[in-house]
Amino acid sequence: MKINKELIHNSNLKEITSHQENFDFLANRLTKNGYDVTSLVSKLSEFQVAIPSWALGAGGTRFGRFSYFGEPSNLEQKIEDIGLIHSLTQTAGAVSLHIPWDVPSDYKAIKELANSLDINFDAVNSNTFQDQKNAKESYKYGSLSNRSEAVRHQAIQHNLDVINIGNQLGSKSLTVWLADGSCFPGQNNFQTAFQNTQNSLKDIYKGLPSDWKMLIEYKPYEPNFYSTVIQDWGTSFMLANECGEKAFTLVDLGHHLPNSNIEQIVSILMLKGKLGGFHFNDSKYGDDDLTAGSIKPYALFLIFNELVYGMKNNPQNPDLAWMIDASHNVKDPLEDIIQSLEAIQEAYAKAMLVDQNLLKEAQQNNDVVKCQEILQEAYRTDVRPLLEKARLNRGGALSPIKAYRSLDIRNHLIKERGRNTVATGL
Ligand SMILES: [Mn+2]
Repeated sequence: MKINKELIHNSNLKEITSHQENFDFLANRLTKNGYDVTSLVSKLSEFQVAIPSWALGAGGTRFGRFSYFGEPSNLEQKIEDIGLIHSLTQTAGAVSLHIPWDVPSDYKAIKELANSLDINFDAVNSNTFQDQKNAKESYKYGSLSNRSEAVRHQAIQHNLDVINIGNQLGSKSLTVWLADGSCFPGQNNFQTAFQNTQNSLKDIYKGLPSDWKMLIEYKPYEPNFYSTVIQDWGTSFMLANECGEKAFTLVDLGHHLPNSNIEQIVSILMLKGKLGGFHFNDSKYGDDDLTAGSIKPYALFLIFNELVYGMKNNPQNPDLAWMIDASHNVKDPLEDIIQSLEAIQEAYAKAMLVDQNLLKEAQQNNDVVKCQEILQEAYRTDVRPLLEKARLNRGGALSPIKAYRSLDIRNHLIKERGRNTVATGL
């Protein structure tokens, strides 16, 4: 299914007048306060977030999975779903492939399809946390960190294969997330596991094309519950440094212990030029993979405040690879992703409203109250008219969720694909 611009345009007609009133009101206020509204809107338009190929179907837990029906059953349909999200939001102009779940069978056709929907190929993700059918070696006791050289070799080769697949599609980075670790004290030698991982990553790094990046993701626990080899940003940072200048740390919001100060982690990694990628989601307890901004929107804003600061002041840090990494257990996956994109754009817009010069001055004067006022003034501003304008300028929907529902997209997908299709993924 494809939505043409005319359908979206028609769905905007009812709301266009009130949007224009709200936008003019906000734009006047911001302009009076010295903001360049046109530039704010164009920055929002340019901000694109990759959608992982596994996130278009219903997610689940080990207790169960409840389908939303009409799920994409192959890579083509997954890219079509991202195309639907992108036509409404104009913010999802990239797909992040997970291999081996989504190996293209016809590269040329997949590239043409993505191109026709204005979708790029962002980071490719390897998977050494599951055993594949007919695999010679098992990852039960680890992959890149495994005691067995044969297992490590298989995992390294898989990552090199993923690079090769990404290269044919135009990707420029590889994301490595390892489930490696141990469930019980004494099970692993921490130092051996770390050293094996480091050496394996270096072998993968050797196979990285010169214009590629390697993004090393960390996570404190799960699926292993006693120790994880790459448990935190410091471990990832050490490994990235050891690999070389094309290796970076990737921050996934859900991959922190409760109350971690993620904005501080982001800030220091950018100072060191080592923040390469970012995965959005939200959580209450652990790696809950909930909709971005649904639980702690102020934390998301504070993180974006550091990202915006870093993007402006840290030329030593590369452009970031942005991706939504959430799981949709009780919502329609497409609606859930649309909500995440809205929350991400909102936090980004608010962060751009933080008056950095004023904040610096207040910090200089140790005016703690003023510092908080400056941040919260930006946070309390309703920036949604800016987001609407950014979408409207590119032919997107004023209210993507409303348009998705009024166009009855899920039912169209169910008619097209049936009720029993299952998307590959977790
Ligand atoms: Mn992630």
